[in-house]
Amino acid sequence: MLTSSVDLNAKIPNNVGLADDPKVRRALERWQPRFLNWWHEMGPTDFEPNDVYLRTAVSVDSSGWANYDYVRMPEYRWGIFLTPRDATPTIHVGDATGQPAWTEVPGELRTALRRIIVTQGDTEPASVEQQRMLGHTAPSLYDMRNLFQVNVEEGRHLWAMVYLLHKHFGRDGREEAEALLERRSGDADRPRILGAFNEPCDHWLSFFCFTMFTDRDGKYQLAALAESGFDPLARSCSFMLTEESHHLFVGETGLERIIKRSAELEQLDPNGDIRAQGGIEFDMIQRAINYWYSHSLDLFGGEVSSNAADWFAAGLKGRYREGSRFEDHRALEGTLSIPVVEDGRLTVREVPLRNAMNQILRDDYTADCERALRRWNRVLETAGSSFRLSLPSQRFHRHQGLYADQDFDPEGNPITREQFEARQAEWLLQPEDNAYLSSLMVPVRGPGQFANWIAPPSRGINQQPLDFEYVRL
Ligand code: BYC
Ligand code: FE
Ligand code: FE
Repeated sequence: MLTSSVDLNAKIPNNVGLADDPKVRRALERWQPRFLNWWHEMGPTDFEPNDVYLRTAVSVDSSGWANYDYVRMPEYRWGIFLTPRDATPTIHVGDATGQPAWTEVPGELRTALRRIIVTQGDTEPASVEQQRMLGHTAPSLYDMRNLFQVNVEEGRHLWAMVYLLHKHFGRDGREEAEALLERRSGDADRPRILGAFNEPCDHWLSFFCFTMFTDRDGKYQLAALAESGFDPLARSCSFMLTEESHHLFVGETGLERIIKRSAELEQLDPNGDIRAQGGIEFDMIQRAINYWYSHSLDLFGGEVSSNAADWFAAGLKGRYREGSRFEDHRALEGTLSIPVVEDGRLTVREVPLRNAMNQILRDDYTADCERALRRWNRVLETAGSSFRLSLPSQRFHRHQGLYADQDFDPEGNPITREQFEARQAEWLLQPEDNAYLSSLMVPVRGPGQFANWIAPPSRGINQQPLDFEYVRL
């Protein structure tokens, strides 16, 4: 039975009635020490004994679900929380729209559901692995705390998916839960499943781009899965979304603060030379945007996808805000126009809606990213800079889908491999950029102090002042 009351005293805090489910509880209690071993080995390096001012989920009420306090990361209370629902849930999309949602996995959908849950679950520990060194070079205690907040919550998101595997998929679910702790980001032999989660994230410009662009894929995927006819998955993803908004805030405001500071340094320098003032040049920020945005676009899968069509038809995955934004939840009629390359030229193909579901989600994502770009460009304008940032075309620098086998410039025009290679140093983050950025990343640890290359945020966390001791070192 799913209740809104959370059992906080249990070994694994939860609102899924683990106390009355001894088999699953024991299986998860066996997984817990393995998770902690993974955290020791692959989580943030070195800050285990430090008190961090973290929020912990303690309830599932939409108001006041979190508690803020000093916690040592290994002692964080990773729990299992599903958003409660009052009414009897129904299937939101596809052929069975309106029929009762499933509380158990239908046999014919078992393989597809397990794959979706494993893919989602795999990204969570992957991101923690990618970010594990960043604590050492945090530009402030405020930023260090935000990094660790994101890390412990990604750990909790792993718990959310592992619970579904243990509860609903028997022995193969338990095996998948083990495998989630065994793959490693960037490892040649046992990499993480999706591309972007094997890319190095070794300085804070990449961290903010990652939380801006890659966590934002997470938002849209979770929203699509929150429409799932498999009710435990839908509820699980709904609750994950409440935590996710902070990750997106960290990325979007982190980049905004860098942009603001760079604009100040540009004004300050007699030649407008940001680098001479120890800041991050706009071209470099643009290259980082191009790099992480394009890798994140790949996470939506192929523009034309029979997997996506099957999953929509079966009611496993919906569109972003399906209920409030769409009238027709079956999507059997209509098409989406998608540019394709034929004989080196772009033409438009009409793709049946169900096969275009990945692209529909990607377009919503792009619109959200465009909104952030407009906001950053207003910061540039206000600061008196003439530079403007932009998003590259969805076709630029892709490794999945229709545009993976053809090169494009950032405007989306087809170009040759040679043309791409001749100009990629202008367009994408380069080893020299990473070396310069790494040289800038010296830790700043006095309360209220910030590195020279980033502006302070407009306010602190949970109404604390900026000079609050967010991490006790
Ligand atoms: N890298 O029909 P296609 C998050 C594979 S992020 C490598 O085009 P489909 C988070 C695909 O698996 C959100 N492989 O795509 C963020 C398939 O393989 P097979 C994570 C890729 O299946 C930050 C083949 O290419 N959640 O939460 O419609 C921090 C052709 O597939 C990639 C989810 O992803 C790639 N980028 O859609 C922490 C939700 N893209 O069958 C956390 C669950 C595609 O040939 N996943 N492939 O072996 C899904 O819904 C789908 O798996 C995808 C792919 C949307 C990812
Ligand atoms: Fe997550
Ligand atoms: Fe996240």
